[in-house]
Amino acid sequence: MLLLAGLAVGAVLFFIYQDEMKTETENSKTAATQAKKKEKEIRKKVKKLDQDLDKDGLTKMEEDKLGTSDFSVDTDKDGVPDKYDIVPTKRGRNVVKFIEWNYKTPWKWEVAIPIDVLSYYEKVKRPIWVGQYSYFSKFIDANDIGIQKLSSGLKDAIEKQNESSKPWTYYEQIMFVVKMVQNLRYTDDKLTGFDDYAKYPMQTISDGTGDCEDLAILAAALLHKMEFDVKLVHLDKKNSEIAHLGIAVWGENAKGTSWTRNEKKYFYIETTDNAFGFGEMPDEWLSNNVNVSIIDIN
Ligand SMILES: [Ca+2]
Ligand SMILES: [Ca+2]
Ligand SMILES: [Ca+2]
Ligand SMILES: [Ca+2]
Repeated sequence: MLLLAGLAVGAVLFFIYQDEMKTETENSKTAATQAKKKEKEIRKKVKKLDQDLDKDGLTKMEEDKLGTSDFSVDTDKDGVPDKYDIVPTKRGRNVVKFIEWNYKTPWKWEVAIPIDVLSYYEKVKRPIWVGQYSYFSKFIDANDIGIQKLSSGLKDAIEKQNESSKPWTYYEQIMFVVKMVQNLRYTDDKLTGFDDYAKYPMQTISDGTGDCEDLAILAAALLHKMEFDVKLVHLDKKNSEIAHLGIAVWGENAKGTSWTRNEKKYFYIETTDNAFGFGEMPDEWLSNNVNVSIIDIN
C-alpha cells in the first residue's frame, strides 16, 4: 500500500514538474518575443529619431531639442533655415533702422530686421566667387523677409500715390525706389568703390551704408521683388583693376545709356549718387574702353 501510495505521489509530482517545465518554457518563449518586440520598437524609435524627413541637415532628435519641425526646413517661416536660425522657433528681436530719403516729398521709414535674419546673412550665408559675375545676383535671396516687407511697403506707397490725382509714371515709380537706395550713405570714393565683400540687402540696410555693389544689389533686390524688369550691370575698364556695379531697368521711349537683351532695352541707373536719373551714366564710364556685363536676376 505504502509503495503504491509512494508511486502515486511520485506520479503526481512528476506531472506537476512536467507542467511547471511546460509553463517555464512558455514563459521564456513569451519573454523572448516580448524582448524582441521591445527591441524592434526601440530600433524603430531610434530610426525615427535619426531620420531627417525634411532633409534640412537636422535629425528628428536634433529638431526635437530645438523645438523645430522635421516636416519643415524653416519652421518659423522667417526665411532662415532651421539649421542656421539662432532663434529657430520664432522671429528674434528686431534691430530697428530708419531710412530717410527725398522723392518729391521727404520719406522716413522704420525698418525692423530680426536678429536671426541678420545673423544668417552676416555669419552663415555667403555665395562663393567662381569667376562669374552671376555671383552678384546670388545676394538677391527670394526668401529674404526684409526685402519682402520693404518692397511691399514701397508698392503700397506707389499704389496710394497712383490712387491720388497725381499718379506716378512707370519711370517715377522706379526712381522713387532708386532714390531711397541712392540716399543711403556711400562708404567709398564715388563711383569707384568696389571691394571683394558684397553685402546682402538687409546688411546694407542695417549698416545704413554700402559701396557700389551693395547699393546696386539692394536696389535690384527691391525692384525685382516689386516685379520690375531689372538687371545688374558690371562695368570694368580695359587694362585696369577699376570696376563698378550699377543696375539696368527695362524702358521704352527713354533716353540715355542702354543695352538690348532679348529684344528689350535696358537703361542704366546709377545707385550710389542721387544726382543721377533714369538712363544717366556717369561720365567716367561713358567710354569705349569699358567692358559691360549685364547680369540676370533669377
Ligand atoms: Ca530635419
Ligand atoms: Ca526642420
Ligand atoms: Ca527660421
Ligand atoms: Ca527665427
